[in-house]
Amino acid sequence: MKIVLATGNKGKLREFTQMCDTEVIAFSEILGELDIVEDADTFKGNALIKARTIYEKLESEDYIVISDDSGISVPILGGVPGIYSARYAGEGASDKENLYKLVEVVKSKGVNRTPAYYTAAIAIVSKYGEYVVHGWMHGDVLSTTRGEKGFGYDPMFVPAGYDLTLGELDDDIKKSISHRAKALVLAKPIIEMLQR
Ligand code: ITT
Repeated sequence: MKIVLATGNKGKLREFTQMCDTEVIAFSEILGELDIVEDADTFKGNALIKARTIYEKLESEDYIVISDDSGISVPILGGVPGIYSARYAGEGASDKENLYKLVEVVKSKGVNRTPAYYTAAIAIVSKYGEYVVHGWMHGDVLSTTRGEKGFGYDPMFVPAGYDLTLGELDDDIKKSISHRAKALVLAKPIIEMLQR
């Protein structure tokens, strides 16, 4: 069975492609661009909405669809942006606009650095049913950005145990510690089982 990724986010696509040993296809290659309304109130709920929508549109039992709903939470801010990470600076906001908004909000709290964590929910939908797994990465967010690597909020995020931001650290390091990588470790045996 072919694996289709239900994401339009280029950063996620790049990371999934690098971390999966088998071939993965972006849904847009088969279905073109699609706007999916993510109106659940959890990462899990939104991941399921995305994977189910793409699975139904593919209209074939030959596919395993994988989605990722993720975001960053800052406890000093009551957990925001959380599930709203992709639209923190408003509907249709770019990654840079969201990043700089969070930098400004952290700065407005009068701190240079405060704990934060990324969450990833990966949903897997196929003819055999639905599964969801999670992964987390803890660290701190800064009231500034450093580096250009990664995507999204990475230039302001310092993973626990490191001094550099994910904007400065090598992609290989992010691949070994990220919320997405940890969720994928749990997703891989499920995907292998479904492909047997
Ligand atoms: P899809 O729904 O098409 O997958 P999206 O960008 O809308 O793409 P989400 O709704 O899951 O995805 O929003 C995730 C946001 O959280 C994303 O836009 C980033 O700003 C942020 N994010 C998630 N994982 C990240 C990571 O590994 N590094 C940096 N930022 C991340």
